[in-house]
Amino acid sequence: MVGLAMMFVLGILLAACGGNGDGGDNASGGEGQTYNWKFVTEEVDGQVQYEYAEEFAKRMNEKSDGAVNIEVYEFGGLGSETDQVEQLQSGTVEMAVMSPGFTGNMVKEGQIFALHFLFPDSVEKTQQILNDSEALNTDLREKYEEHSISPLSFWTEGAMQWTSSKEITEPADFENFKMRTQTSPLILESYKAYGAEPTPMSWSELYTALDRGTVEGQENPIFFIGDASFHEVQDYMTLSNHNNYVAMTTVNTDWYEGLNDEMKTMVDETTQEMQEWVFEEQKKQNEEYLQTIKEDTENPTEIVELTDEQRQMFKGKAMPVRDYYRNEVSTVDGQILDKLQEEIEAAGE
Ligand code: 6CS
Repeated sequence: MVGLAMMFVLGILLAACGGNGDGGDNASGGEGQTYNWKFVTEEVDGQVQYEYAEEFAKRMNEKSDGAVNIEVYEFGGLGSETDQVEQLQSGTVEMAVMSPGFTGNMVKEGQIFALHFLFPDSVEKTQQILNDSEALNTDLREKYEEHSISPLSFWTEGAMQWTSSKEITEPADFENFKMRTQTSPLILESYKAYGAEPTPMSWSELYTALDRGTVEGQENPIFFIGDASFHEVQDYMTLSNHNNYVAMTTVNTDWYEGLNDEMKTMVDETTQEMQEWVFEEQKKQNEEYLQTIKEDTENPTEIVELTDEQRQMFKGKAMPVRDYYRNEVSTVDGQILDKLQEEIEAAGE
């Protein structure tokens, strides 16, 4: 965790580097103008978010004949996930890949992604819903924009699985279990529903916390479990598919609204193109890391596949959390959840 003083210095340095465009007014888009933007991610080189931002930067540079230069920052360099949210809001970075799991104390509605067993089991179908959903791309986007964050797209990094120091096959196994979570309160609520003791923390502290037993388990897509080596300090991986890891491509709202038409269209088009690219990237990485984990004989991990019956037990415990979201979390009486559920039903299983 970078200290407050350090963050202050970083903020000044970033602001001094300029934001909208070196060549002057962001909206003018005159001949020869160049643009230097910063794009921060919550992951490191090789991981899905970072590779996404690199590819995004490359495409923008090519399309603009070199006029747009996006510097991509991997996780850690600019502070914690929450620090990064603040940097996007203040405009010290223009773009960020952001997980709703770190914005729940601010954008209450964004915690919709913390609900287990909400999206279809198929990751492909889930991505289709994330692409097309009006509840998310219009209604939820407006909620984020009240806080200067514009989510331009939502995309999955894969189905979430549990890793643990003991076997987990039914909700009773979570009784008093110390589970690491991201910071959004509804994620904690989802684990309390199983009887667990959730502990929010940054993933930068997670390997050590699992190793020392400060926490006994965590949830993430398989590529992340493998790349961050969490399986080395865990004995079990339960293929629970209880949720999807959803990330957002976000921009600072004022900065984005101030872009000239040509730049705005280029950003929008690139964001749309990247949906298919990132789907393939997460799929490839999740498949490869499943093999890596299975073949890591030095750090054996028992892989547990839940039966339909076992998944139903977890689902039964998870359903009341939706009422909690509607009644205690949502500021619009669950309207976004209702609309999203209709969209999910219309998409079919
Ligand atoms: O568990 C986490 O907090 C991290 N997981 C992923 C898949 N990406 C970044 C995030 O911070």
